[in-house]
Amino acid sequence: QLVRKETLAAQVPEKQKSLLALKKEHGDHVIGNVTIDQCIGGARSVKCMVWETSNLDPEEGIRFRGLTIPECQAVLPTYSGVTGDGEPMLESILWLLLTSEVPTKEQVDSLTADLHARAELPEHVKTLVNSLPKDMHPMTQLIIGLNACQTESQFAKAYADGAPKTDYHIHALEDILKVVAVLPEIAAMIYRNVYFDGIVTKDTSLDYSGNFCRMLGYDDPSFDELMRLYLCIHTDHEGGNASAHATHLVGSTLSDPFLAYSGGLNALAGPLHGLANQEVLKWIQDLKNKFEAEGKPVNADTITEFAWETLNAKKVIPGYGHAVLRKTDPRYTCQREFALKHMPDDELFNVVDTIYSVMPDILKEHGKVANPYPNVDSHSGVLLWHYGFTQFQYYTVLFGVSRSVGALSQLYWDRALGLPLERPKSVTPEWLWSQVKK
Ligand code: FAM
Repeated sequence: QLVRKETLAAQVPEKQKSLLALKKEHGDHVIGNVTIDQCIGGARSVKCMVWETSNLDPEEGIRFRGLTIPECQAVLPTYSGVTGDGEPMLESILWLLLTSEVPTKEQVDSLTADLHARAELPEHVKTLVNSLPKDMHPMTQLIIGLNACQTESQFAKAYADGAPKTDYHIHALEDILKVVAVLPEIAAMIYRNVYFDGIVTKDTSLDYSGNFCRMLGYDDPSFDELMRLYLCIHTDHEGGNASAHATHLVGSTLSDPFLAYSGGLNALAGPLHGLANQEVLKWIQDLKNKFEAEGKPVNADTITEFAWETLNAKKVIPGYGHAVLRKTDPRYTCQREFALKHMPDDELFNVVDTIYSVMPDILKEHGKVANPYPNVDSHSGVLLWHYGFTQFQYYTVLFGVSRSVGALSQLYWDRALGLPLERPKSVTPEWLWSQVKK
């Protein structure tokens, strides 16, 4: 309740006024050109979207409302209550992204209670998710489960009842908090159905991440801490990545947050985006199996051999490269620090570390990749694996639970600021040719 009343509502009028002034006084100010290469090449770095919850600098990495990951770890409330001791809670970063303010532990605890109170899943969703085939990809199951929750949309009801545009963000917030609240149980149902006995056991005496771990079937405070780190660092990565952008685009038609984020999840399910975290583990398993069969050790030399085999087969090295970053992803670095602290001798961690020692030079030699450094997916699966979470076909679902926080925090502001339908202009190849044949 605090998120809505005392904090957010107070901010909206000021930010509406500011954006209106920018549009009115400087609307025709040019901020960039678009080349044919960008038009054909996926609009890389074309500036044509407002996103306030985070910003991604190619050299520095992500800032969440201006804070780097280490700065978030230093100031955001942790489960222990001692800031800086342990990983920030998911609720802490949800508060930060929504309000741009660093919350107190009391405010975060109120948000934990609010999310637990909203987490009730409609019976038809439980029946539907439990009916899905076990060999259906977990991401497909998650998307079906979330779409089926759309019956709960207060935004859709309010729109149908003729709500004024100036209230859209109020109704959207109810749906946004509901989506964030229900995703862990849908995700846990899928995990328990596919890999275990289908039983989901809640523990709402814990925070969002701790309860999520219990529902998944894990009862290890160290794994709870990993889940807090994992969920926080996957929340937001500015607006141009496919899952954030899809959510923004679908939401811009006034589809409600359930439908908008389902769109985002469909994008996240792609191997070049969120599915890469499962592809990294598959690549490492294939590598280990190959060299074990040949009686060779997994080391810098065999990893190098396997990397060139992948590249020469015209396949990508999963977990490396990025459309914006031109340095090692800080989301990789903070995971590496977690591993050094909690699992320095873990076998897979040492494989990932060895890959990191050889891969950038291999990719530089290969000569095509703009960013030869690791991204978030290069490290995430190895940490999960250490705690026995070895079902890597499921990993992107965890990414999907987390990304709802960033994509939907911005969706609140899209509606609050009255951002319109997104509609870039497409052009034909003939038109492009006509621009250069003078
Ligand atoms: N291995 C092999 N080739 C790669 C590569 C990689 N890791 N990354 C890029 N390339 C290729 C790319 O396919 C392209 O080749 P073509 O000209 O033949 O099409 C060339 O290098 C130039 O691409 P780029 O400009 O460096 O990258 P893009 O901006 O087009 O794409 C990624 C960025 C992330 C899609 C790309 O780096 C990639 O495919 N990485 C592997 C998959 C992955 O790890 N994705 C997860 C990204 C993560 F941030 C996330 O969203 N979760």
